[in-house]
Amino acid sequence: MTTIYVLNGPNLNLLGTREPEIYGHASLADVEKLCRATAERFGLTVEFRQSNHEGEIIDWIHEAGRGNAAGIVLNAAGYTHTSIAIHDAVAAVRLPVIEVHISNIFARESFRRRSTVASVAKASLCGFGIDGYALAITGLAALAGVAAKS
Ligand code: CA2
Repeated sequence: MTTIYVLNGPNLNLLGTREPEIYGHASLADVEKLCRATAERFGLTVEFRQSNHEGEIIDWIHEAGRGNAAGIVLNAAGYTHTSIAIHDAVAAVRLPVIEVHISNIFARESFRRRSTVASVAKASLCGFGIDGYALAITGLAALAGVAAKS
């Protein structure tokens, strides 16, 4: 079965505990369920991970690149706005990387308008809430030429 990686950056383990007006009420466990249900429709399996450590996220991007993964959905969270190292890892991996943000990063503080990931991502989605993850997986399936199961 083809695998996709869904990688989540710092503080996303706290999703659903604060700032519901920005991030909604869903927890990261809810996001994982949504990702698994969406991937299942396309016969894809999911490696779903979260880390508060930049290097661990970079290791996982490399891991995805070494295997037979169809692509990566990446919410690098706060690292999106600062990390040249994550930019370099995404640029180096020979897989489509779909950048996802729950909130609309362009409608918030000015420091969130800059993404080091966007220029090396295949596509970027933001502002759809956690549905952005399902949209990203649907997009990866289309890129991989995988149709939804009937
Ligand atoms: O909108 C997104 O998905 C973000 O990637 C989330 C990051 C933020 O730094 C980015 O600018 C946009 C923050 C994740 C932390 O999320 C929390 C949610 C609720 C409670 C605590 C943290």
